[in-house]
Amino acid sequence: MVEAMAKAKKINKVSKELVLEAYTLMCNAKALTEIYEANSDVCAKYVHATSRGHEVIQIACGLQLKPQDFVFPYYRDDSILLSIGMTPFELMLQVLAKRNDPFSGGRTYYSHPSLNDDDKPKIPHQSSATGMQAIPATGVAMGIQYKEKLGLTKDFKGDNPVVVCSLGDASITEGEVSEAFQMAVLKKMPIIYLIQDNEWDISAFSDEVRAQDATHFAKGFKGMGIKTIDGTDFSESYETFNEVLGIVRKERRPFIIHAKVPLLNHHTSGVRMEWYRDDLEDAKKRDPFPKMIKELLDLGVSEKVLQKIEETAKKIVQKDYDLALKEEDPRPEDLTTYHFAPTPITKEEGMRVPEGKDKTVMVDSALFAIRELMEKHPECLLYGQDVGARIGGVFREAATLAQQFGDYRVFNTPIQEAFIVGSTVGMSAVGLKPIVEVQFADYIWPGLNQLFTEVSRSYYLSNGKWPVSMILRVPIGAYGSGGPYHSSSVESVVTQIRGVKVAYPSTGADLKGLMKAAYYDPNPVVIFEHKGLYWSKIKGTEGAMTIEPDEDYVIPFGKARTVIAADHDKIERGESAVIITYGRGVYWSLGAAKAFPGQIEIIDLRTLNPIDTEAMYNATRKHNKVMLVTEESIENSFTLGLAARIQKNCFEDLDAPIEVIGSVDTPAIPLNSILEETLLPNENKIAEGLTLLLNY
Ligand SMILES: Cc1ncc(C[n+]2csc(CCOP(=O)(O)OP(=O)(O)O)c2C)c(N)n1
Ligand SMILES: [Mg+2]
Repeated sequence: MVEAMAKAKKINKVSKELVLEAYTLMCNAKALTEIYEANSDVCAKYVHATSRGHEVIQIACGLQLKPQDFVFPYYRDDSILLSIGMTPFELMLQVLAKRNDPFSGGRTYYSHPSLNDDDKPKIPHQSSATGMQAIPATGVAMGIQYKEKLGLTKDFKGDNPVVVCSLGDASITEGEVSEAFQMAVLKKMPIIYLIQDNEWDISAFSDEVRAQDATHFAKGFKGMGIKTIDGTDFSESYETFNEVLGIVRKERRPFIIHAKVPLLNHHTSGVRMEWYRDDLEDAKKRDPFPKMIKELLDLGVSEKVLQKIEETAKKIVQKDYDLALKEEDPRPEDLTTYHFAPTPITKEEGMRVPEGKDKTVMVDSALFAIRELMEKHPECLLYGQDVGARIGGVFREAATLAQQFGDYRVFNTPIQEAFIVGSTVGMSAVGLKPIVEVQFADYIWPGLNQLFTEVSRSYYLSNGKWPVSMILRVPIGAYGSGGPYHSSSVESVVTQIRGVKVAYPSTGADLKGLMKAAYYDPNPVVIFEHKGLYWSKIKGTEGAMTIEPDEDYVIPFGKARTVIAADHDKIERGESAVIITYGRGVYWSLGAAKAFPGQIEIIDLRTLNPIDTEAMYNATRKHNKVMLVTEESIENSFTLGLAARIQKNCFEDLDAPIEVIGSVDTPAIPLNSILEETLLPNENKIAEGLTLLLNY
């Protein structure tokens, strides 16, 4: 009796039409798997995975998402894509890496979607790195929450947007997933983590790689809703999703849906099931396909109708495949499109030195820039460790901001650099502009994965759909015995991450102008702020203190500044040289130049990506002698790359080998002040180099 009632209720909620719709999608998905396999000589040219075995839970999810929702499908989620309205043809364009692949223009693998269509749920870019999408996805939920708090969102009549982050069972053992879960429960975010548990981690089975499944793991995250379901049962999957979506749309709190599923296709086209699967017979017994057929037969649909649907799916998929094969490949000239989104800041504008103002220390120039931005733009918010009201940053670089703007706009995060950096992908996707911080350059490393894997490539790999607009402030540099973990320089590593702009200003005015430019730039920007320059406490760095520029002052990226010029007659007589540098290098160089009056031009690059190559080459042509100064050790450095560029472009103009001055090469900066001093460049080392250079 109870069973009969339960069944009646089920059928009531999940109508025959709905199950038929799901079955049709499932037939399409199955036909895709089969056609890729039958044509593996063509389709496996580029690695791909399909949803076979996981279809039901994916369809139950995809069918219920709305255009205001965000979804992060992973590489096995082609059934989610079909069920939000993508066609087999469109998916095939990606398996064949064709030019019109709607997600990436042939840049990334099958079922690595990114979509920003009005009529479908939004899909920001996510990488192939397992589990890493949890942070960008949670960033979207954080952004939605922020917009709701600030009243920046539309009225969705109760159907408030929800984020679905899809994950494989093995991916959730990645450390970064914990950071995402922590933030989701801490802030009660509107996100559903869909975990598809097939118990396989490529060839490693669950008992080898985890001590507990997702439900037990999630218990460590207080406030996380948890549901375990049979992901092969459509009614159960659909109803659970329906219920959880309803709760999350209303109550704004996170959930895990843990769906048990069999994996019935290869891990990927490159890692084939026959090599290692010893459970296939059992797995096939859990195949959702016959189960779905049985459900439909029970609902009174005839076998003939079901066969017809399957045949039609096969025909559509075959036709789409034939069409997709004929599609154009990307053209060579497509390679470099969507590197950076165009920025509106292309020239220096506004008043750099307004009258009647006193000089400001550099740290305050940044603070004032952010204050002005926050006053003007509700989309601007700031988070990181210790930036909240109590101290406003360990350098007081965010002092008073939380008091002025509220602790939902300026807030402390846990010690989670990956989250701090990677969440900006999601915040930016909902139209916000996060300014975030890592406390010291030495602690950028835990965030570097997100910067490289998710942030830097989003615009390029989504073929221009999802630029990540964010600013990452990074206090950097050796100063006052900071020791091995509060002193390091990291610009060579960060500038090597393409797709990220990098600034390294040496004065307060430049920091303010570049901070403003970074804000209006739609691309990710890292700003290195030398902590030795923050208060100009180091002798010789007083120049970092400047009159604070006006509110509308901006400096375009890629424009160097002439710090001092050489005398015309010295240049004419061949008695001059140029020092090209940045950051604290400017002040060591200024100190050294005093011994060579009128002979030295100093160029401060101000931004390290893009670089003002014109300024470098013009100065080389003018002086014919070049010195490069960096705080990094020289081995394998960014600065050596500059030397290579100069000699390649200005070989005929060089009268001496390019001199490069940097720190002594050690694995770390030692604590003891004598050792620190010995390691760093200084005026004398530069002056010695200049003597050699000028006398060459
Ligand atoms: C960070 C990272 N490490 C390793 C890999 C290689 N890799 C790709 S899929 C995979 C297994 C993932 O298993 P699971 O999350 O359970 O998803 P499933 O493939 O079973 O659906 C691994 C290790 C990767 N893509 N990213
Ligand atoms: Mg798995």
